[in-house]
Amino acid sequence: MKRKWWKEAVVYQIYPRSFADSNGDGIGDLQGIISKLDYIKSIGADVIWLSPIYKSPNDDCGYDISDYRDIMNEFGNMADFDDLLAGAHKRSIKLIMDLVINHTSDEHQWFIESRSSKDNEKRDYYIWRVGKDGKKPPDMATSFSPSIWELDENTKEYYLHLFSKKQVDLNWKNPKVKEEIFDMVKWWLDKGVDGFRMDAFTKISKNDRFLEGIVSSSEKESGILNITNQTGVHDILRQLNQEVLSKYDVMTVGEVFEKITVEEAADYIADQREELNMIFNFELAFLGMSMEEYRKKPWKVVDYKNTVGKWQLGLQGKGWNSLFLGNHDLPRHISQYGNDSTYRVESAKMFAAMLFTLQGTPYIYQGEEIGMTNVKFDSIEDYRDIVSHNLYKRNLQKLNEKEALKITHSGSRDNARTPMQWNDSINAGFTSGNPWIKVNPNYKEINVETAEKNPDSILNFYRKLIKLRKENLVMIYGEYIPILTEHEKIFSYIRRLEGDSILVILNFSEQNTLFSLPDSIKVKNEKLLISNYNVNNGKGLEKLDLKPFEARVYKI
Ligand code: TEU
Ligand code: CA
Repeated sequence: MKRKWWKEAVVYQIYPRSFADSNGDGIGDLQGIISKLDYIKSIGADVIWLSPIYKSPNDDCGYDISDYRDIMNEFGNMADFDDLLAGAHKRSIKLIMDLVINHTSDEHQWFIESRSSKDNEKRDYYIWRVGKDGKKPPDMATSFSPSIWELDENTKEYYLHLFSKKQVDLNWKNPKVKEEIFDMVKWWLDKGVDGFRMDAFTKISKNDRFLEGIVSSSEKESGILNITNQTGVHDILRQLNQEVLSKYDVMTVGEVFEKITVEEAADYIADQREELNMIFNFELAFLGMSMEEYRKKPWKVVDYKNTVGKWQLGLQGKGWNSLFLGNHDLPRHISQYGNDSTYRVESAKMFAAMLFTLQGTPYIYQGEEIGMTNVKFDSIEDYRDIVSHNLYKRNLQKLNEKEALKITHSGSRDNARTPMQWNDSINAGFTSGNPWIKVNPNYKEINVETAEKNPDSILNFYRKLIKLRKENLVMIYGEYIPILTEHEKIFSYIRRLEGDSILVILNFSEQNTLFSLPDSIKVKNEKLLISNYNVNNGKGLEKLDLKPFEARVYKI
């Protein structure tokens, strides 16, 4: 397997609005991030992924960009950005940007011009349509909006928006759009950024038959899936790679929110395709939650293991995985799949042991390294996320307020967006002002300062795991070999690289569970590399009595 820096890196995702506020206006900002660079470095992260910091009216927290070459007012200005980039590079941290190019804000200059008249030269930068008899073209509801078309009163045509009506889809069939975006990407690369996380990129090329309403009923049922993953996406990515990205030493990771097969994924990331380095696939994230409704659903440990295994084995030798437990669109992983009360620390460490011992590039989402959990706000008014509000409204058609709020509690994207918990002072040390979204009340116990003081904290466990990963190439490049695949509580696998092997044992349950090595595997001199409990080494691996959420990693 070819060695690459981005395969060996650990990425730390920052959601700038909720990370650190430097000036007391209640909103995280670039100077706040700069003040925490040493902390990020201390975890062992090599790359920062910044969620969008561009100019934006904030309909969707910065994922609605009104100027790609400027910084959101609340976050600072371009000089602050230059300081941040220099500060990161000084510490040998690379910085990747979020690239939101499926849509722009309706307040982007291009759209202001586009909507001004039907013959404006920027009219075709976006997708304008009228259905039969002047009505709406074929429509559907999304979690962002009851419709994907919005009528523009001025020109009496509808524009397409797959997200909110303030996030207008660009028309990638127009070569000028492509040229403008490629130029912009080049502009940031020339500034020195180290790559991109590509937002919702599978939606950039639309299915014309869908747009014209010529779809069969089975196609109609697959809804948004039918609009996306069109071959045009590959053409655009390849061109972007060949003409722009390949001229720099950068990394790319594309977000594929909808269902995708391993084969389709490989088509985006296999070396010879010259498209992307990695994709995020959400199959694991949506095992225990419905993607459409953001609502919890039952899941099984065996399915969790099989899902991980499917991607580990499926991409082995074909492409490189990205590994993540959470991000700004998902509830906190330990609240969803672990235990965020009695076994919060144990389960957070167990999932970390998995994250850093699989093949792929691990991504940490801010706060995960201290075991931050979901939040339960008393009122829907306390939620800020546009999707959470839409789904709540939709749920109210069938449920009462209490039931609807319960779904918000478990599934809301705001679970991940509450302010980073730095210490036990007011507002968790995030801001001296009034935070834009409430702090999780558990900050007195769960915060960075407390974690720093405790050698056994989740934070220090992350540090140890990352150090181990850097010292043992087998953890990065080793072949993945699952064992005990039918076991209902234990997730276990071997990683092997030339003469080196490690054995990972994870007890996914809240009960003590017996582990015994399958007969086919003989281990002589095992050495415990790390565990989330105090265990005595040297007793052999034939029978282990694992405690709740116990994780052990052995060199074998
Ligand atoms: O996410 C893409 C996406 O499809 C999800 O946002 C999903 O649709 C949504 O969470 C609820 O169903 C990216 C960003 O990560 C997300 O934060 C943005 O809201 C979205 O794109 C639009 O830019
Ligand atoms: Ca601020």
